[in-house]
Amino acid sequence: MAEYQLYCFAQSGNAYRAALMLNLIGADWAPVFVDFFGKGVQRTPEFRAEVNEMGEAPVLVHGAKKLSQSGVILTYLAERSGKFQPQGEDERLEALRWIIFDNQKVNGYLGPYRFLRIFAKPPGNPVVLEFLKGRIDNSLSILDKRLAKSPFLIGDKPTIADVSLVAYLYYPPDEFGFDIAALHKNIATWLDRIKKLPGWVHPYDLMPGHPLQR
Ligand SMILES: N[C@@H](CCC(=O)N[C@@H](CS)C(=O)NCC(=O)O)C(=O)O
Repeated sequence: MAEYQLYCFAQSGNAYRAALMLNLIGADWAPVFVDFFGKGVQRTPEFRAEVNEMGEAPVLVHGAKKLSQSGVILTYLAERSGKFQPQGEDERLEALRWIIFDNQKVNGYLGPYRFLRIFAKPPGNPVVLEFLKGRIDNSLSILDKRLAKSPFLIGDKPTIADVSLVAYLYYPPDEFGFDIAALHKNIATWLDRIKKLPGWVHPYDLMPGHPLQR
């Protein structure tokens, strides 16, 4: 059995953060498929009792530990491996600041926006989509501006803040209806930089469940 198990599915950018980190640190890990769209496993009482009371993927299993919330998982893996770890208190707090901004406002809006556009049946209300798109444009501009300052979010080296923020940004542009990299040049070069790190794999090739069967 692999050292780490990750409850995940290919379409989940939230899970991609954890899967990518595991790959980037060269961990011995195996995915556990969450049938999110089919059986809605995450909503079952069994999943909530035995895997994650919050009813969400990702969940990382490491021995007796079960961790959810990708920011917590990234922190745990960085501390254990010593890789992608922000250095010192200022960097640690800065990474946490960007991870929270990401969870709430960057991928926190991109995830539901993409879900309502292409996965929800019926698709999302256009008024809701328009609201989310406005919030996304604003958050991506903030990220792009920050990335004009340095190659990675916190200086010259990639940290867990970068691994978090890329969560949904490698999924195909047609899933969003706009091309994030084409519209934000600093985000585009940063995504290329991260793509060159040893162990980088596209989310659809890293986690089970693609293409989606419905
Ligand atoms: N902040 C959480 C978000 C996790 C999350 O929302 N995961 C989605 C899958 S992409 C989920 O399981 N949603 C279930 C639901 O909201 O019912 C994280 O970063 O891990």
